[in-house]
Amino acid sequence: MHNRFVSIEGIEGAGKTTAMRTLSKWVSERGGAVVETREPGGTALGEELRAILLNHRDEGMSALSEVLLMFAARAEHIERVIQPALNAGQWVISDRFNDASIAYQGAGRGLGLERVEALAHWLNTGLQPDLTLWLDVPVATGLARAAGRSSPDRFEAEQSAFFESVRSGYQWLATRYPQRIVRIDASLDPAEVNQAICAVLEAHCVD
Ligand code: Z5A
Repeated sequence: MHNRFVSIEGIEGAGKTTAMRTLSKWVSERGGAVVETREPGGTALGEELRAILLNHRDEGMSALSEVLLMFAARAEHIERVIQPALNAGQWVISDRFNDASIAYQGAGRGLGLERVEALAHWLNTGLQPDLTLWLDVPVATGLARAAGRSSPDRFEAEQSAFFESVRSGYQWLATRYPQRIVRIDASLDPAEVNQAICAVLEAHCVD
């Protein structure tokens, strides 16, 4: 079984953290070495950019600044973490990648899906995950799961309409890339979601 680059996507509260554990365990049990990482973040500079992106700012942040900072963090992430790990034969499982920028900034912030996708193509020189798990939940379900959090960050403070746009962005991506992006019904209970994830891995990642 050769190594692969897998990303996990979805709106707030979709269950990406739990999915990461399931994926890692599945790979480790089959003898693969796994690098677990996240975006924005994954490197020292990326984590600093994450803090800038997530913290509230009195003057706000323009959508263009937001998308460019996301891609700045991603450039570090690819060069310092993702590509070296893939070259070393390790699996990389990333909590979010390009699709998050297309869905959140392209759809959610209204910059345009194809415009942000073009930026991703230009900046990432073709690097795409081998497999993307889109954990899809109705917005009300995701927000209800995340509701208990104290002091919501700049994204968590957004309203339902924003997350509806983001979700429609993921739907657009899933329709466009049916070979790479697999939709998981993440509104099911955790055991069923885990089972669905393992079934996708068996189907896509066993040589
Ligand atoms: N962002 C962006 O705009 N553009 C970009 O390019 C990138 C990111 C890369 C930070 O990302 C923000 O950055 C993010 C998008 C933006 N903001 N938002 N929204 P993040 O991924 O770090 O943050 P997040 O989406 O807020 O993560 P999250 O809310 O922690 O989501 P999650 O990891 O999917 O949720 P979870 O912690 O696994 O689960 C939430 C709760 O639900 C928890 O109590 C679980 O126990 C529970 N749960 C999980 N699964 C289930 C099921 N199946 N049933 C019932 N309860 C469940």
